Amino acid sequence: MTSNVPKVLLNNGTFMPIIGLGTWGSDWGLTFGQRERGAIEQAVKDAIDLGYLHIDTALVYDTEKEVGNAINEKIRQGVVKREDVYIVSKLWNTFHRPDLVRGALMQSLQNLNTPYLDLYLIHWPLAHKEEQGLFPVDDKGNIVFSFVDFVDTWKEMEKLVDDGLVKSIGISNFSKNQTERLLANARIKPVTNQVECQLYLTQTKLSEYLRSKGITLTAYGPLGSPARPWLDSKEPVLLEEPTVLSLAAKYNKTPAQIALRYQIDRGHIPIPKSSNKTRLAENISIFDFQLDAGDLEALNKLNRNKRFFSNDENATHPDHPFNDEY
Ligand code: NAP
Ligand code: SBI
Repeated sequence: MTSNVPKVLLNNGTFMPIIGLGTWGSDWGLTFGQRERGAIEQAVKDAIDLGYLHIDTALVYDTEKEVGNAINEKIRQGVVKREDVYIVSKLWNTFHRPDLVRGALMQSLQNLNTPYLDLYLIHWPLAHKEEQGLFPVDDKGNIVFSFVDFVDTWKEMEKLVDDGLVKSIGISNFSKNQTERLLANARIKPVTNQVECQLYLTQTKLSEYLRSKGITLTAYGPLGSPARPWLDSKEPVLLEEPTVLSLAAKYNKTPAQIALRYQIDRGHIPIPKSSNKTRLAENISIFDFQLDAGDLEALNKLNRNKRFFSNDENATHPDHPFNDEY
Protein backbone atom coordinates (compact mmCIF):
# COMPACT_ATOMS: atom_id res chain seq x y z
CA MET A 1 0.00 0.00 0.00
CA THR A 2 1.42 3.37 -0.95
CA SER A 3 0.34 6.26 1.23
CA ASN A 4 1.75 9.76 1.31
CA VAL A 5 1.23 10.03 5.08
CA PRO A 6 4.58 10.60 6.84
CA LYS A 7 5.49 8.51 9.89
CA VAL A 8 6.79 9.61 13.27
CA LEU A 9 9.68 7.78 14.93
CA LEU A 10 8.69 6.81 18.46
CA ASN A 11 10.95 6.43 21.49
CA ASN A 12 11.04 2.62 21.12
CA GLY A 13 12.21 2.67 17.50
CA THR A 14 8.78 1.98 15.95
CA PHE A 15 6.93 4.31 13.56
CA MET A 16 3.42 5.74 13.77
CA PRO A 17 1.58 7.36 10.80
CA ILE A 18 1.30 11.06 11.63
CA ILE A 19 -2.47 11.24 11.12
CA GLY A 20 -5.01 8.68 12.29
CA LEU A 21 -8.72 8.06 11.91
CA GLY A 22 -10.84 8.61 15.02
CA THR A 23 -13.64 6.12 15.48
CA TRP A 24 -15.39 7.26 18.64
CA GLY A 25 -17.72 9.36 16.54
CA SER A 26 -19.54 11.36 19.17
CA ASP A 27 -22.43 11.61 16.71
CA TRP A 28 -22.66 7.81 16.61
CA GLY A 29 -23.68 7.86 20.27
CA LEU A 30 -23.29 4.99 22.67
CA THR A 31 -25.88 2.61 21.28
CA PHE A 32 -25.65 1.76 17.64
CA GLY A 33 -28.27 0.54 15.19
CA GLN A 34 -27.46 -1.50 12.08
CA ARG A 35 -27.13 1.56 9.87
CA GLU A 36 -24.59 3.23 12.13
CA ARG A 37 -22.53 0.05 12.51
CA GLY A 38 -22.42 -0.21 8.71
CA ALA A 39 -21.36 3.43 8.54
CA ILE A 40 -18.38 2.85 10.84
CA GLU A 41 -17.20 -0.12 8.84
CA GLN A 42 -17.60 1.79 5.57
CA ALA A 43 -15.75 4.80 6.99
CA VAL A 44 -12.75 2.64 7.94
CA LYS A 45 -12.74 0.95 4.52
CA ASP A 46 -12.95 4.30 2.75
CA ALA A 47 -10.21 5.66 4.97
CA ILE A 48 -7.84 2.79 4.12
CA ASP A 49 -8.59 3.21 0.42
CA LEU A 50 -7.69 6.90 0.79
CA GLY A 51 -4.35 6.15 2.49
CA TYR A 52 -5.14 6.25 6.22
CA LEU A 53 -2.92 3.66 7.89
CA HIS A 54 -3.56 4.53 11.54
CA ILE A 55 -6.92 3.77 13.17
CA ASP A 56 -7.82 4.84 16.70
CA THR A 57 -10.42 2.87 18.63
CA ALA A 58 -11.18 1.78 22.21
CA LEU A 59 -13.04 -1.00 23.95
CA VAL A 60 -15.52 1.50 25.35
CA TYR A 61 -16.41 2.96 21.91
CA ASP A 62 -18.05 -0.33 20.91
CA THR A 63 -16.56 0.15 17.45
CA GLU A 64 -13.74 -2.42 17.62
CA LYS A 65 -15.64 -5.17 15.78
CA GLU A 66 -16.52 -2.85 12.89
CA VAL A 67 -12.96 -1.52 12.76
CA GLY A 68 -11.63 -5.10 12.72
CA ASN A 69 -14.09 -6.19 10.01
CA ALA A 70 -13.08 -3.27 7.80
CA ILE A 71 -9.32 -3.78 8.25
CA ASN A 72 -9.57 -7.54 7.72
CA GLU A 73 -11.67 -7.04 4.59
CA LYS A 74 -9.02 -4.68 3.20
CA ILE A 75 -6.32 -7.25 4.05
CA ARG A 76 -8.39 -9.95 2.33
CA GLN A 77 -8.74 -7.72 -0.76
CA GLY A 78 -4.95 -7.28 -0.83
CA VAL A 79 -5.19 -3.50 -0.36
CA VAL A 80 -3.05 -3.61 2.80
CA LYS A 81 -1.15 -6.11 4.89
CA ARG A 82 -1.63 -6.27 8.65
CA GLU A 83 1.82 -4.79 9.20
CA ASP A 84 0.89 -1.72 7.08
CA VAL A 85 -1.90 -0.72 9.46
CA TYR A 86 -1.30 0.93 12.84
CA ILE A 87 -4.09 -0.17 15.20
CA VAL A 88 -4.59 1.65 18.49
CA SER A 89 -6.98 0.67 21.26
CA LYS A 90 -7.41 1.59 24.91
CA LEU A 91 -7.80 0.01 28.33
CA TRP A 92 -11.06 1.22 29.85
CA ASN A 93 -11.32 2.57 33.42
CA THR A 94 -13.04 -0.52 34.83
CA PHE A 95 -10.04 -2.74 33.95
CA HIS A 96 -7.19 -0.96 35.75
CA ARG A 97 -6.89 -3.59 38.46
CA PRO A 98 -3.75 -5.54 37.51
CA ASP A 99 -5.51 -8.91 37.27
CA LEU A 100 -7.99 -7.47 34.73
CA VAL A 101 -5.60 -5.77 32.28
CA ARG A 102 -4.68 -8.77 30.15
CA GLY A 103 -8.29 -9.94 29.86
CA ALA A 104 -9.37 -6.51 28.61
CA LEU A 105 -6.62 -6.52 25.99
CA MET A 106 -7.60 -10.04 24.90
CA GLN A 107 -11.19 -8.84 24.49
CA SER A 108 -10.01 -5.97 22.25
CA LEU A 109 -7.84 -8.35 20.20
CA GLN A 110 -10.80 -10.67 19.78
CA ASN A 111 -13.13 -7.80 18.80
CA LEU A 112 -10.60 -6.52 16.29
CA ASN A 113 -9.78 -10.06 15.13
CA THR A 114 -6.07 -9.33 15.18
CA PRO A 115 -3.15 -11.09 16.91
CA TYR A 116 -1.56 -7.89 18.22
CA LEU A 117 -2.09 -4.16 18.67
CA ASP A 118 0.40 -1.58 17.51
CA LEU A 119 -0.40 0.60 20.49
CA TYR A 120 -2.41 0.10 23.69
CA LEU A 121 -3.21 3.13 25.84
CA ILE A 122 -4.48 3.57 29.38
CA HIS A 123 -7.62 5.52 28.35
CA TRP A 124 -7.80 7.68 31.51
CA PRO A 125 -5.53 7.84 34.57
CA LEU A 126 -8.47 7.16 36.89
CA ALA A 127 -10.16 3.85 37.67
CA HIS A 128 -13.82 2.92 37.99
CA LYS A 129 -15.39 0.12 40.01
CA GLU A 130 -14.57 -3.25 38.52
CA GLU A 131 -16.92 -6.04 37.45
CA GLN A 132 -20.09 -3.92 37.26
CA GLY A 133 -20.15 -3.26 33.52
CA LEU A 134 -18.44 -0.44 31.64
CA PHE A 135 -20.33 2.36 33.40
CA PRO A 136 -20.80 1.46 37.09
CA VAL A 137 -23.16 3.90 38.81
CA ASP A 138 -24.64 4.08 42.29
CA ASP A 139 -28.36 4.50 43.06
CA LYS A 140 -28.03 8.27 42.50
CA GLY A 141 -26.54 7.75 39.06
CA ASN A 142 -23.01 8.80 40.09
CA ILE A 143 -20.04 6.89 38.71
CA VAL A 144 -18.54 4.49 41.26
CA PHE A 145 -14.80 5.04 41.57
CA SER A 146 -12.00 2.60 42.18
CA PHE A 147 -8.58 3.61 43.49
CA VAL A 148 -6.11 1.42 41.64
CA ASP A 149 -2.74 3.13 41.23
CA PHE A 150 -2.05 3.63 37.51
CA VAL A 151 1.58 2.65 38.16
CA ASP A 152 0.36 -0.85 39.06
CA THR A 153 -1.76 -0.90 35.90
CA TRP A 154 1.28 0.18 33.87
CA LYS A 155 3.36 -2.75 35.12
CA GLU A 156 0.77 -5.07 33.56
CA MET A 157 0.80 -3.03 30.34
CA GLU A 158 4.58 -3.58 30.21
CA LYS A 159 4.08 -7.34 30.40
CA LEU A 160 1.83 -7.16 27.31
CA VAL A 161 4.79 -5.72 25.40
CA ASP A 162 7.10 -8.42 26.79
CA ASP A 163 4.68 -11.06 25.53
CA GLY A 164 4.37 -9.55 22.02
CA LEU A 165 0.66 -8.83 22.35
CA VAL A 166 1.17 -5.09 21.84
CA LYS A 167 4.08 -3.39 20.07
CA SER A 168 3.90 -0.15 22.09
CA ILE A 169 2.13 1.19 25.15
CA GLY A 170 1.03 4.70 25.99
CA ILE A 171 -1.27 6.87 28.04
CA SER A 172 -4.23 9.12 27.42
CA ASN A 173 -5.56 12.11 29.35
CA PHE A 174 -2.57 12.10 31.72
CA SER A 175 -1.48 15.42 33.23
CA LYS A 176 2.17 16.45 33.41
CA ASN A 177 2.46 15.37 37.06
CA GLN A 178 0.85 12.02 36.36
CA THR A 179 3.15 11.44 33.38
CA GLU A 180 6.14 12.38 35.54
CA ARG A 181 5.16 9.90 38.24
CA LEU A 182 4.61 7.19 35.66
CA LEU A 183 8.04 7.81 34.11
CA ALA A 184 9.68 7.63 37.53
CA ASN A 185 8.26 4.13 37.97
CA ALA A 186 8.23 2.76 34.42
CA ARG A 187 10.47 0.12 32.88
CA ILE A 188 9.01 0.88 29.42
CA LYS A 189 8.32 4.52 28.50
CA PRO A 190 4.94 5.50 27.05
CA VAL A 191 5.35 6.39 23.35
CA THR A 192 2.50 8.91 23.38
CA ASN A 193 0.04 10.78 25.56
CA GLN A 194 -3.28 11.08 23.70
CA VAL A 195 -4.99 14.25 24.93
CA GLU A 196 -7.53 16.77 23.71
CA CYS A 197 -5.72 19.33 21.60
CA GLN A 198 -7.46 21.87 19.39
CA LEU A 199 -7.23 25.57 18.66
CA TYR A 200 -9.01 26.57 21.89
CA LEU A 201 -6.85 24.19 23.95
CA THR A 202 -3.40 24.30 22.39
CA GLN A 203 -1.65 22.41 25.23
CA THR A 204 1.55 24.46 24.89
CA LYS A 205 3.05 23.46 28.24
CA LEU A 206 2.08 19.80 28.09
CA SER A 207 3.36 19.58 24.50
CA GLU A 208 6.75 21.04 25.51
CA TYR A 209 7.00 18.79 28.54
CA LEU A 210 6.16 15.63 26.57
CA ARG A 211 8.66 16.56 23.84
CA SER A 212 11.38 17.01 26.48
CA LYS A 213 10.73 13.42 27.57
CA GLY A 214 10.61 11.94 24.06
CA ILE A 215 6.86 11.28 24.26
CA THR A 216 4.64 12.26 21.32
CA LEU A 217 1.34 14.11 21.72
CA THR A 218 -1.62 12.56 19.92
CA ALA A 219 -4.31 15.21 19.45
CA TYR A 220 -7.91 14.10 19.91
CA GLY A 221 -10.87 16.30 19.01
CA PRO A 222 -8.61 18.30 16.62
CA LEU A 223 -11.64 19.76 14.80
CA GLY A 224 -13.30 20.78 18.06
CA SER A 225 -15.51 17.67 18.15
CA PRO A 226 -18.43 19.60 16.58
CA ALA A 227 -20.89 16.70 17.02
CA ARG A 228 -20.22 16.15 20.74
CA PRO A 229 -23.53 15.28 22.44
CA TRP A 230 -23.07 17.99 25.09
CA LEU A 231 -22.53 20.76 22.48
CA ASP A 232 -23.64 24.16 23.77
CA SER A 233 -24.84 26.20 20.80
CA LYS A 234 -23.61 29.40 22.51
CA GLU A 235 -20.01 28.16 22.43
CA PRO A 236 -17.70 29.50 19.71
CA VAL A 237 -17.16 27.27 16.67
CA LEU A 238 -13.51 26.58 16.08
CA LEU A 239 -13.83 25.94 12.32
CA GLU A 240 -15.60 29.32 11.92
CA GLU A 241 -12.92 31.42 13.65
CA PRO A 242 -12.00 34.41 11.44
CA THR A 243 -8.27 33.58 11.75
CA VAL A 244 -8.94 30.05 10.53
CA LEU A 245 -11.14 31.28 7.68
CA SER A 246 -8.59 33.82 6.50
CA LEU A 247 -5.75 31.24 6.59
CA ALA A 248 -7.97 28.80 4.69
CA ALA A 249 -8.34 31.46 1.98
CA LYS A 250 -4.60 32.28 2.04
CA TYR A 251 -3.49 28.65 1.62
CA ASN A 252 -6.44 27.65 -0.58
CA LYS A 253 -7.37 24.99 1.97
CA THR A 254 -10.45 24.30 4.09
CA PRO A 255 -10.78 25.35 7.75
CA ALA A 256 -10.47 21.68 8.81
CA GLN A 257 -7.24 21.33 6.84
CA ILE A 258 -5.84 24.41 8.60
CA ALA A 259 -6.81 23.00 12.01
CA LEU A 260 -5.16 19.65 11.20
CA ARG A 261 -2.03 21.12 9.62
CA TYR A 262 -1.65 23.23 12.77
CA GLN A 263 -1.21 19.98 14.73
CA ILE A 264 1.22 18.49 12.19
CA ASP A 265 3.37 21.65 12.18
CA ARG A 266 3.59 21.43 15.96
CA GLY A 267 4.80 17.83 15.73
CA HIS A 268 1.52 16.40 17.02
CA ILE A 269 -0.43 13.42 15.66
CA PRO A 270 -4.08 14.40 15.00
CA ILE A 271 -6.80 11.72 14.87
CA PRO A 272 -9.85 13.40 13.29
CA LYS A 273 -13.04 11.37 12.95
CA SER A 274 -15.17 11.43 9.82
CA SER A 275 -17.62 9.00 8.29
CA ASN A 276 -17.96 11.00 5.09
CA LYS A 277 -15.69 10.00 2.20
CA THR A 278 -15.27 13.56 0.91
CA ARG A 279 -14.26 14.84 4.34
CA LEU A 280 -12.02 11.81 4.94
CA ALA A 281 -10.18 12.74 1.74
CA GLU A 282 -10.08 16.41 2.74
CA ASN A 283 -8.62 15.64 6.16
CA ILE A 284 -5.73 13.61 4.79
CA SER A 285 -4.86 16.11 2.02
CA ILE A 286 -2.63 18.20 4.23
CA PHE A 287 0.83 17.08 3.19
CA ASP A 288 1.30 19.50 0.29
CA PHE A 289 1.61 22.68 2.37
CA GLN A 290 3.02 24.03 5.62
CA LEU A 291 1.92 26.93 7.81
CA ASP A 292 4.35 29.88 8.08
CA ALA A 293 5.76 30.58 11.55
CA GLY A 294 3.69 33.78 11.77
CA ASP A 295 0.50 31.94 10.89
CA LEU A 296 1.22 29.25 13.49
CA GLU A 297 1.65 32.05 16.02
CA ALA A 298 -1.69 33.61 14.99
CA LEU A 299 -3.36 30.22 15.52
CA ASN A 300 -1.62 29.79 18.89
CA LYS A 301 -3.33 33.00 19.97
CA LEU A 302 -6.77 31.39 19.64
CA ASN A 303 -5.98 29.38 22.77
CA ARG A 304 -8.40 29.92 25.66
CA ASN A 305 -7.68 26.74 27.63
CA LYS A 306 -11.16 25.58 26.71
CA ARG A 307 -11.76 21.85 27.15
CA PHE A 308 -14.65 20.26 25.29
CA PHE A 309 -13.90 17.01 27.18
CA SER A 310 -13.80 18.26 30.76
CA ASN A 311 -14.80 14.90 32.23
CA ASP A 312 -16.58 16.66 35.10
CA GLU A 313 -18.32 13.49 36.24
CA ASN A 314 -14.92 12.32 37.55
CA ALA A 315 -13.84 15.68 39.02
CA THR A 316 -13.83 14.38 42.61
CA HIS A 317 -11.65 11.37 41.80
CA PRO A 318 -8.14 11.86 43.27
CA ASP A 319 -6.63 10.92 39.89
CA HIS A 320 -8.79 13.33 37.87
CA PRO A 321 -6.19 14.76 35.46
CA PHE A 322 -7.74 18.17 34.91
CA ASN A 323 -7.39 19.31 38.53
CA ASP A 324 -3.67 19.70 37.73
CA GLU A 325 -2.46 22.90 36.06
CA TYR A 326 -1.67 20.98 32.85
P1 NAP B 1 -13.16 15.63 15.88
O1 NAP B 1 -12.36 14.66 15.14
O2 NAP B 1 -12.56 16.91 16.31
O3 NAP B 1 -14.48 15.98 15.09
C1 NAP B 1 -15.23 15.00 14.44
C2 NAP B 1 -16.47 15.68 13.87
O4 NAP B 1 -16.07 16.63 12.88
C3 NAP B 1 -17.43 14.72 13.22
O5 NAP B 1 -18.74 15.11 13.59
C4 NAP B 1 -17.21 14.95 11.73
O6 NAP B 1 -18.41 14.78 11.00
C5 NAP B 1 -16.76 16.39 11.66
N1 NAP B 1 -15.78 16.57 10.56
C6 NAP B 1 -14.82 15.72 10.15
N2 NAP B 1 -14.11 16.24 9.15
C7 NAP B 1 -14.63 17.46 8.89
C8 NAP B 1 -14.31 18.45 7.95
N3 NAP B 1 -13.33 18.29 7.07
N4 NAP B 1 -15.06 19.59 7.98
C9 NAP B 1 -16.05 19.74 8.87
N5 NAP B 1 -16.41 18.83 9.79
C10 NAP B 1 -15.69 17.68 9.81
O7 NAP B 1 -13.76 14.98 17.22
P2 NAP B 1 -13.78 13.57 17.94
O8 NAP B 1 -14.37 12.51 17.09
O9 NAP B 1 -14.40 13.83 19.24
O10 NAP B 1 -12.23 13.22 18.15
C11 NAP B 1 -11.51 12.46 17.22
C12 NAP B 1 -11.16 11.08 17.76
O11 NAP B 1 -10.34 11.20 18.91
C13 NAP B 1 -12.35 10.26 18.27
O12 NAP B 1 -13.13 9.74 17.21
C14 NAP B 1 -11.64 9.23 19.11
O13 NAP B 1 -11.08 8.22 18.27
C15 NAP B 1 -10.54 10.08 19.76
N6 NAP B 1 -10.91 10.59 21.11
C16 NAP B 1 -10.21 10.13 22.18
C17 NAP B 1 -10.53 10.56 23.46
C18 NAP B 1 -9.75 10.03 24.64
O14 NAP B 1 -10.22 10.18 25.76
N7 NAP B 1 -8.59 9.44 24.42
C19 NAP B 1 -11.56 11.47 23.66
C20 NAP B 1 -12.24 11.95 22.55
C21 NAP B 1 -11.90 11.52 21.27
P3 NAP B 1 -18.51 13.71 9.77
O15 NAP B 1 -18.24 12.38 10.34
O16 NAP B 1 -19.92 13.87 9.31
O17 NAP B 1 -17.51 14.15 8.74
C1 SBI C 1 -17.43 6.78 25.26
F1 SBI C 1 -17.48 5.57 24.72
C2 SBI C 1 -18.46 7.24 26.03
C3 SBI C 1 -18.40 8.50 26.57
C4 SBI C 1 -17.26 9.30 26.34
O1 SBI C 1 -17.24 10.56 26.90
C5 SBI C 1 -15.96 11.19 27.04
C6 SBI C 1 -15.18 11.07 25.82
C7 SBI C 1 -15.01 9.65 25.31
C8 SBI C 1 -13.79 9.01 25.83
O2 SBI C 1 -13.55 8.75 26.98
N1 SBI C 1 -12.99 8.73 24.79
C9 SBI C 1 -13.57 9.16 23.67
O3 SBI C 1 -13.08 9.08 22.55
N2 SBI C 1 -14.74 9.70 23.92
C10 SBI C 1 -16.23 8.82 25.57
C11 SBI C 1 -16.31 7.56 25.03
